[in-house]
Amino acid sequence: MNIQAIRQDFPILNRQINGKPLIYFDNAATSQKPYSVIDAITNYYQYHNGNIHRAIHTLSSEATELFEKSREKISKFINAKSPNEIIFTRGTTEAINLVAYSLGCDTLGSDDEVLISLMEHHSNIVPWEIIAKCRGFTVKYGHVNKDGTLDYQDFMSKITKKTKICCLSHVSNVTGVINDVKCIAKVAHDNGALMLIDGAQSVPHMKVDVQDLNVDFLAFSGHKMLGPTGVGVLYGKKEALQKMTPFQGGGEMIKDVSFSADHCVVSWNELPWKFEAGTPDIAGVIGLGAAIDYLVALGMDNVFNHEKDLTQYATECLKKCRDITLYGPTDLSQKCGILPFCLRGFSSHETAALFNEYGIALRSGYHCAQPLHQILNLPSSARASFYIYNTKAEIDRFIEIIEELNS
Ligand code: 7TS
Repeated sequence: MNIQAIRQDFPILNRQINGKPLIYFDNAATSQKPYSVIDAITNYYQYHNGNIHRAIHTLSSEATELFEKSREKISKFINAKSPNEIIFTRGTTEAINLVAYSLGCDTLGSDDEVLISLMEHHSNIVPWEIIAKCRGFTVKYGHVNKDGTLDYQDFMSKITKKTKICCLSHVSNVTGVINDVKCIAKVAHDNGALMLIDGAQSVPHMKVDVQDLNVDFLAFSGHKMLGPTGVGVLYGKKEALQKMTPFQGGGEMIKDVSFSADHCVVSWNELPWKFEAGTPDIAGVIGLGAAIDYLVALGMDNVFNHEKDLTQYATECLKKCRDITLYGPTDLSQKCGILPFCLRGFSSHETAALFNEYGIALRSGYHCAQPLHQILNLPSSARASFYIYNTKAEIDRFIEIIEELNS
């Protein structure tokens, strides 16, 4: 990949922060956006704005065509069997809530178990805990090793005939650990359970093929993969989605609402619209389509290898620095471009504030993954996370600052 050419596509990378060139290392929180995405959104509002699926006038049909074209692009991008398996949501969080509420509505009861892991983002913990309180099912947690990797033996041993769904992040947003979700999906299916993976940190960074992984659900967010905020995706296997009750009711998700003999009879729309109540973020979906075009043109293997290269380089440099502790596994082969660390003598927020003085954007805190921080025995951590436009020169500058602090 020609990183210098890529950088020209991202206007924000020309910004100065505190008089220094911006070095954006907070990509796990949200990525920056190229001109093509910004232009797709502007173009939609300038020339094609209309509500989708509901009018026969030209603007409505153009908007509908652009919107549904994005669904096709996303379907191909993750190798779904059909665009009808792609449901637009507000993001990963809403996609997971959709599955939790929908299954909770009619499938999960007091004899059932949901299995998740202790490395999850809160958005793959809290919805299950909320619904469990209403429906009386049990939420079980798979353990995580001290280096942040999944304890596979423990997770597998907790999958039983009572397990209705296993929910696991594909890549941890704290350590960058890549989980072998394909292997877990097999065990889940052997026991009659569904498999949901949280792809918020995998889909933007590597090739994800839902048919190869054979998962039932995949949730991800547009804004972490060059797209706008406010739009995300739930992929669901047709057979699973067809059985589920809609998450939200409203316009668009119904086939028919009729009133007879004093009661209302409602039938659901076809997939995927059955799960898309109300007017969606049309511009956001179109922007996400442009983001997918950008990533496809780069090639996801190239994206993954570039970040792997940066992670390897940064890890080797950081290991030589005094007063820095790195967390997560030492085996980088099973890891994405996320580096959690602590700087001796500074809290994580102090670390992030200090780097901000030098124009470097880092995340600090517990990254919405408190249980994992408990396991790592950390109140919080600082985190650098890379994407397609980051360079080794930026990492050199980052290391230079750490060395200046040490001297
Ligand atoms: N799952 C994972 C693994 C995530 O990393 C995030 C966001 C979410 C779910 C939620 O995504 P959303 O788009 O619905 O908010 N993670 C982070 C992060 O690491 N720093 O800021 C947001």
